[in-house]
Amino acid sequence: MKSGLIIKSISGDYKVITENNEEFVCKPRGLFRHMEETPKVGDLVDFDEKTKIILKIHPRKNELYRPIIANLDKVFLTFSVKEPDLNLNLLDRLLSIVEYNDINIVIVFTKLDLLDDKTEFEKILYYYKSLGYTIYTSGFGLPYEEIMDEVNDNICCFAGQSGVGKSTLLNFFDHTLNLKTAEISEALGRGKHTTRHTELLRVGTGWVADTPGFGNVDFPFEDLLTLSHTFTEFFKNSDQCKYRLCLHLDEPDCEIKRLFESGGIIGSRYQNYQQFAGELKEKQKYKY
Ligand SMILES: Nc1nc2c(ncn2[C@@H]2O[C@H](COP(=O)(O)OP(=O)(O)O)[C@@H](O)[C@H]2O)c(=O)[nH]1
Ligand SMILES: [Mg+2]
Ligand SMILES: [Zn+2]
Repeated sequence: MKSGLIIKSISGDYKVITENNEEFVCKPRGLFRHMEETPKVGDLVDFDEKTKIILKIHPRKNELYRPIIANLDKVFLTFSVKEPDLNLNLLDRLLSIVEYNDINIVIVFTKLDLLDDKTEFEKILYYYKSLGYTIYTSGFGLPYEEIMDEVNDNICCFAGQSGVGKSTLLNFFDHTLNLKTAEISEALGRGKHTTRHTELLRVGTGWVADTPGFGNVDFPFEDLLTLSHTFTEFFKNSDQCKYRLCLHLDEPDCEIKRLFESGGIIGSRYQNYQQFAGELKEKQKYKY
Protein backbone atom coordinates (compact mmCIF):
# COMPACT_ATOMS: atom_id res chain seq x y z
CA MET A 1 0.00 0.00 0.00
CA LYS A 2 1.14 3.53 -0.78
CA SER A 3 0.02 7.00 0.18
CA GLY A 4 -0.15 10.06 -2.00
CA LEU A 5 -1.81 13.31 -2.88
CA ILE A 6 -4.58 13.56 -5.49
CA ILE A 7 -3.46 16.24 -7.93
CA LYS A 8 -6.01 15.78 -10.69
CA SER A 9 -9.37 14.19 -11.31
CA ILE A 10 -10.05 12.91 -14.80
CA SER A 11 -13.67 11.80 -15.22
CA GLY A 12 -13.75 9.34 -12.35
CA ASP A 13 -10.02 8.56 -12.29
CA TYR A 14 -7.55 10.26 -10.00
CA LYS A 15 -3.93 11.13 -10.58
CA VAL A 16 -2.06 10.48 -7.33
CA ILE A 17 1.51 11.55 -6.63
CA THR A 18 3.60 9.96 -3.87
CA GLU A 19 6.29 11.57 -1.77
CA ASN A 20 8.91 10.12 -4.16
CA ASN A 21 7.17 11.83 -7.07
CA GLU A 22 5.79 8.60 -8.53
CA GLU A 23 2.48 9.12 -10.31
CA PHE A 24 -0.39 6.66 -10.41
CA VAL A 25 -3.82 6.87 -12.02
CA CYS A 26 -6.20 5.34 -9.50
CA LYS A 27 -9.87 4.48 -9.25
CA PRO A 28 -11.92 4.96 -6.10
CA ARG A 29 -13.16 1.95 -4.19
CA GLY A 30 -16.82 1.16 -4.92
CA LEU A 31 -17.59 1.62 -1.25
CA PHE A 32 -16.88 5.37 -1.38
CA ARG A 33 -19.77 5.92 -3.74
CA HIS A 34 -22.00 3.95 -1.44
CA MET A 35 -20.98 6.20 1.42
CA GLU A 36 -21.49 9.26 -0.75
CA GLU A 37 -17.85 10.04 -0.34
CA THR A 38 -15.90 11.06 -3.41
CA PRO A 39 -12.17 11.60 -3.48
CA LYS A 40 -11.24 15.19 -4.27
CA VAL A 41 -8.19 16.96 -5.57
CA GLY A 42 -6.10 17.79 -2.51
CA ASP A 43 -7.02 14.57 -0.70
CA LEU A 44 -4.32 12.49 0.90
CA VAL A 45 -5.16 8.86 0.08
CA ASP A 46 -3.93 5.32 0.64
CA PHE A 47 -4.02 3.12 -2.44
CA ASP A 48 -3.03 -0.33 -3.62
CA GLU A 49 -0.21 0.07 -6.12
CA LYS A 50 -1.10 -3.15 -7.96
CA THR A 51 -4.84 -2.73 -8.42
CA LYS A 52 -4.55 1.09 -8.31
CA ILE A 53 -7.61 1.26 -6.14
CA ILE A 54 -7.93 4.06 -3.59
CA LEU A 55 -8.58 2.36 -0.26
CA LYS A 56 -8.78 5.25 2.15
CA ILE A 57 -9.25 9.00 2.13
CA HIS A 58 -7.47 10.64 5.04
CA PRO A 59 -9.58 13.02 7.14
CA ARG A 60 -9.81 16.45 5.52
CA LYS A 61 -8.95 19.65 7.29
CA ASN A 62 -11.29 21.59 5.01
CA GLU A 63 -13.00 21.45 1.63
CA LEU A 64 -14.28 24.02 -0.81
CA TYR A 65 -17.08 23.46 -3.29
CA ARG A 66 -16.11 26.07 -5.84
CA PRO A 67 -13.57 25.03 -6.89
CA ILE A 68 -13.92 21.47 -5.58
CA ILE A 69 -10.77 21.00 -3.58
CA ALA A 70 -9.78 19.59 -0.19
CA ASN A 71 -7.08 20.43 2.35
CA LEU A 72 -6.24 23.93 1.22
CA ASP A 73 -3.56 25.59 3.33
CA LYS A 74 -3.92 29.00 1.79
CA VAL A 75 -6.18 30.96 -0.49
CA PHE A 76 -4.75 33.88 -2.43
CA LEU A 77 -7.45 36.46 -3.05
CA THR A 78 -6.18 38.16 -6.16
CA PHE A 79 -7.53 41.58 -7.12
CA SER A 80 -6.33 44.07 -9.69
CA VAL A 81 -6.46 47.74 -8.73
CA LYS A 82 -7.33 48.58 -12.34
CA GLU A 83 -8.41 46.71 -15.52
CA PRO A 84 -10.66 45.36 -14.09
CA ASP A 85 -11.30 48.00 -11.41
CA LEU A 86 -10.75 47.01 -7.80
CA ASN A 87 -13.84 45.01 -6.80
CA LEU A 88 -14.16 45.43 -3.04
CA ASN A 89 -17.59 43.81 -3.06
CA LEU A 90 -16.12 40.56 -4.35
CA LEU A 91 -13.15 40.89 -1.98
CA ASP A 92 -15.45 41.18 1.05
CA ARG A 93 -17.56 38.29 -0.21
CA LEU A 94 -14.56 35.98 -0.73
CA LEU A 95 -13.03 37.06 2.59
CA SER A 96 -16.26 36.06 4.32
CA ILE A 97 -16.40 32.67 2.59
CA VAL A 98 -12.76 31.82 3.25
CA GLU A 99 -12.97 33.02 6.87
CA TYR A 100 -15.96 30.73 7.31
CA ASN A 101 -13.90 27.80 6.00
CA ASP A 102 -11.08 28.76 8.35
CA ILE A 103 -8.38 28.72 5.66
CA ASN A 104 -5.36 31.05 5.72
CA ILE A 105 -5.80 34.11 3.57
CA VAL A 106 -3.29 36.09 1.56
CA ILE A 107 -4.52 39.10 -0.41
CA VAL A 108 -2.64 40.09 -3.55
CA PHE A 109 -3.36 43.39 -5.26
CA THR A 110 -2.08 43.38 -8.84
CA LYS A 111 -1.45 45.94 -11.59
CA LEU A 112 -0.25 48.70 -9.28
CA ASP A 113 1.80 49.93 -12.22
CA LEU A 114 -1.47 51.09 -13.82
CA LEU A 115 -2.39 53.35 -10.91
CA ASP A 116 -1.40 57.01 -11.35
CA ASP A 117 -2.83 58.25 -8.09
CA LYS A 118 -2.44 55.79 -5.25
CA THR A 119 -4.07 57.89 -2.50
CA GLU A 120 -7.43 56.11 -2.49
CA PHE A 121 -5.81 52.70 -2.82
CA GLU A 122 -3.40 53.40 0.07
CA LYS A 123 -6.38 53.99 2.37
CA ILE A 124 -7.95 50.69 1.36
CA LEU A 125 -4.63 48.88 1.74
CA TYR A 126 -4.15 50.38 5.20
CA TYR A 127 -7.63 49.33 6.27
CA TYR A 128 -7.37 45.69 5.20
CA LYS A 129 -3.88 45.46 6.72
CA SER A 130 -5.34 46.73 9.99
CA LEU A 131 -7.69 43.73 9.95
CA GLY A 132 -4.60 41.54 10.20
CA TYR A 133 -4.53 40.18 6.66
CA THR A 134 -1.24 39.43 4.93
CA ILE A 135 -1.22 41.58 1.82
CA TYR A 136 1.15 41.82 -1.13
CA THR A 137 1.09 44.27 -3.96
CA SER A 138 2.42 43.46 -7.40
CA GLY A 139 2.61 44.88 -10.86
CA PHE A 140 4.79 44.92 -13.93
CA GLY A 141 8.18 46.25 -12.87
CA LEU A 142 7.52 45.58 -9.19
CA PRO A 143 9.04 42.74 -7.17
CA TYR A 144 7.08 39.47 -6.96
CA GLU A 145 9.57 37.24 -5.13
CA GLU A 146 8.19 37.51 -1.62
CA ILE A 147 4.77 36.24 -2.72
CA MET A 148 6.45 33.09 -3.99
CA ASP A 149 7.57 32.21 -0.45
CA GLU A 150 3.93 32.12 0.59
CA VAL A 151 3.32 29.28 -1.89
CA ASN A 152 6.21 27.06 -0.81
CA ASP A 153 5.19 23.95 1.18
CA ASN A 154 1.49 24.78 0.90
CA ILE A 155 -1.53 23.66 -1.09
CA CYS A 156 -2.88 26.91 -2.47
CA CYS A 157 -5.50 28.32 -4.71
CA PHE A 158 -5.64 31.68 -6.45
CA ALA A 159 -9.13 33.12 -6.43
CA GLY A 160 -10.29 36.21 -8.24
CA GLN A 161 -12.00 37.46 -11.36
CA SER A 162 -10.72 36.73 -14.84
CA GLY A 163 -8.10 39.13 -16.04
CA VAL A 164 -6.72 40.22 -12.67
CA GLY A 165 -3.39 38.56 -13.40
CA LYS A 166 -3.46 35.16 -11.67
CA SER A 167 -1.80 33.25 -14.50
CA THR A 168 0.72 36.06 -14.95
CA LEU A 169 1.72 35.72 -11.30
CA LEU A 170 2.01 31.95 -11.49
CA ASN A 171 4.10 32.11 -14.65
CA PHE A 172 6.38 34.52 -12.89
CA PHE A 173 6.85 32.04 -10.05
CA ASP A 174 7.62 29.22 -12.46
CA HIS A 175 8.35 29.95 -16.10
CA THR A 176 7.95 26.29 -17.03
CA LEU A 177 4.24 26.45 -16.18
CA ASN A 178 3.54 28.39 -19.36
CA LEU A 179 -0.01 29.21 -18.36
CA LYS A 180 -1.94 31.08 -20.98
CA THR A 181 -2.61 34.65 -19.97
CA ALA A 182 -5.59 36.75 -20.95
CA GLU A 183 -7.45 33.77 -22.31
CA ILE A 184 -10.52 34.78 -24.23
CA SER A 185 -12.30 31.61 -23.07
CA GLU A 186 -11.88 32.72 -19.48
CA ALA A 187 -13.31 36.13 -20.11
CA LEU A 188 -16.46 34.67 -21.67
CA GLY A 189 -19.29 33.51 -19.43
CA ARG A 190 -19.09 31.09 -16.58
CA GLY A 191 -20.51 28.09 -18.40
CA LYS A 192 -17.13 26.96 -19.58
CA HIS A 193 -15.67 26.76 -16.09
CA THR A 194 -17.84 23.92 -14.90
CA THR A 195 -16.37 21.54 -17.46
CA ARG A 196 -12.81 22.34 -16.52
CA HIS A 197 -11.04 20.05 -14.13
CA THR A 198 -9.18 21.32 -11.13
CA GLU A 199 -5.54 20.36 -11.15
CA LEU A 200 -2.73 20.95 -8.68
CA LEU A 201 0.43 22.30 -10.27
CA ARG A 202 3.87 22.12 -8.71
CA VAL A 203 5.06 25.65 -7.98
CA GLY A 204 8.30 25.89 -6.05
CA THR A 205 7.89 23.39 -3.23
CA GLY A 206 4.15 23.95 -3.03
CA TRP A 207 1.00 23.13 -5.00
CA VAL A 208 -1.26 25.58 -6.70
CA ALA A 209 -4.74 24.79 -7.95
CA ASP A 210 -5.12 25.93 -11.52
CA THR A 211 -8.71 27.04 -11.25
CA PRO A 212 -10.68 29.21 -13.59
CA GLY A 213 -11.19 32.72 -12.31
CA PHE A 214 -14.14 32.68 -10.04
CA GLY A 215 -16.42 35.62 -9.80
CA ASN A 216 -19.59 35.66 -7.77
CA VAL A 217 -19.97 32.76 -5.38
CA ASP A 218 -22.79 31.85 -3.01
CA PHE A 219 -22.28 31.90 0.71
CA PRO A 220 -21.85 28.43 2.19
CA PHE A 221 -24.01 29.41 5.18
CA GLU A 222 -27.50 30.82 5.65
CA ASP A 223 -27.79 32.70 8.89
CA LEU A 224 -26.91 36.33 9.39
CA LEU A 225 -25.09 35.85 12.66
CA THR A 226 -22.58 33.58 10.92
CA LEU A 227 -22.12 36.25 8.25
CA SER A 228 -21.45 38.87 10.92
CA HIS A 229 -18.83 36.62 12.52
CA THR A 230 -16.91 36.25 9.25
CA PHE A 231 -16.36 40.02 9.19
CA THR A 232 -13.49 39.90 11.67
CA GLU A 233 -13.61 43.53 12.83
CA PHE A 234 -17.40 43.30 13.31
CA PHE A 235 -16.96 40.21 15.44
CA LYS A 236 -14.17 41.81 17.48
CA ASN A 237 -16.23 44.91 18.29
CA SER A 238 -19.62 43.27 18.69
CA ASP A 239 -19.29 43.02 22.48
CA GLN A 240 -19.76 46.80 22.53
CA CYS A 241 -23.18 46.49 20.85
CA LYS A 242 -26.23 46.78 23.09
CA TYR A 243 -27.60 43.41 22.07
CA ARG A 244 -25.55 40.30 22.54
CA LEU A 245 -26.62 38.82 19.21
CA CYS A 246 -26.60 42.12 17.33
CA LEU A 247 -26.62 41.71 13.56
CA HIS A 248 -25.50 45.35 13.11
CA LEU A 249 -28.40 46.18 10.83
CA ASP A 250 -31.38 47.93 12.44
CA GLU A 251 -30.62 47.40 16.12
CA PRO A 252 -30.31 50.45 18.37
CA ASP A 253 -27.02 51.26 20.03
CA CYS A 254 -24.89 49.26 17.60
CA GLU A 255 -21.14 49.72 17.86
CA ILE A 256 -20.52 48.61 14.26
CA LYS A 257 -22.89 51.22 12.87
CA ARG A 258 -21.21 53.77 15.11
CA LEU A 259 -17.80 52.80 13.75
CA PHE A 260 -19.13 52.96 10.19
CA GLU A 261 -20.54 56.44 10.76
CA SER A 262 -17.35 57.73 12.34
CA GLY A 263 -15.16 56.27 9.58
CA GLY A 264 -13.63 53.56 11.77
CA ILE A 265 -15.04 50.99 9.36
CA ILE A 266 -14.69 51.93 5.68
CA GLY A 267 -18.00 52.64 3.97
CA SER A 268 -17.76 50.00 1.28
CA ARG A 269 -17.18 47.29 3.86
CA TYR A 270 -20.32 48.06 5.85
CA GLN A 271 -22.40 48.55 2.69
CA ASN A 272 -21.21 45.21 1.33
CA TYR A 273 -22.15 43.61 4.62
CA GLN A 274 -25.65 45.09 4.38
CA GLN A 275 -25.97 43.79 0.84
CA PHE A 276 -24.84 40.27 1.79
CA ALA A 277 -27.24 40.24 4.74
CA GLY A 278 -30.04 41.19 2.36
CA GLU A 279 -29.02 38.38 0.05
CA LEU A 280 -29.16 35.81 2.84
CA LYS A 281 -32.54 37.12 4.03
CA GLU A 282 -33.87 36.79 0.50
CA LYS A 283 -32.65 33.18 0.35
CA GLN A 284 -34.37 32.37 3.65
CA LYS A 285 -37.65 33.75 2.33
CA TYR A 286 -37.72 31.16 -0.41
CA LYS A 287 -36.82 28.35 1.91
CA TYR A 288 -39.87 28.42 4.15
N1 LIG B 1 -0.14 46.35 -16.35
C1 LIG B 1 -0.21 45.14 -15.83
N2 LIG B 1 -0.84 44.16 -16.53
C2 LIG B 1 -0.91 42.92 -16.00
C3 LIG B 1 -0.35 42.63 -14.72
N3 LIG B 1 -0.58 41.32 -14.45
C4 LIG B 1 -1.26 40.82 -15.52
N4 LIG B 1 -1.45 41.77 -16.46
C5 LIG B 1 -2.14 41.62 -17.74
O1 LIG B 1 -3.53 41.36 -17.50
C6 LIG B 1 -4.06 40.44 -18.47
C7 LIG B 1 -4.73 39.27 -17.76
O2 LIG B 1 -3.76 38.54 -17.06
P1 LIG B 1 -3.95 36.98 -16.70
O3 LIG B 1 -2.73 36.54 -15.98
O4 LIG B 1 -4.34 36.20 -17.90
O5 LIG B 1 -5.19 37.06 -15.71
P2 LIG B 1 -6.03 35.85 -15.06
O6 LIG B 1 -7.29 35.76 -15.87
O7 LIG B 1 -6.34 36.29 -13.67
O8 LIG B 1 -5.21 34.61 -15.11
C8 LIG B 1 -2.88 40.04 -19.33
O9 LIG B 1 -2.93 40.80 -20.53
C9 LIG B 1 -1.66 40.40 -18.50
O10 LIG B 1 -0.54 40.73 -19.30
C10 LIG B 1 0.31 43.69 -13.99
O11 LIG B 1 0.82 43.52 -12.88
N5 LIG B 1 0.35 44.91 -14.61
MG1 LIG C 1 -5.68 32.69 -15.93
ZN1 LIG D 1 -24.14 45.77 16.34
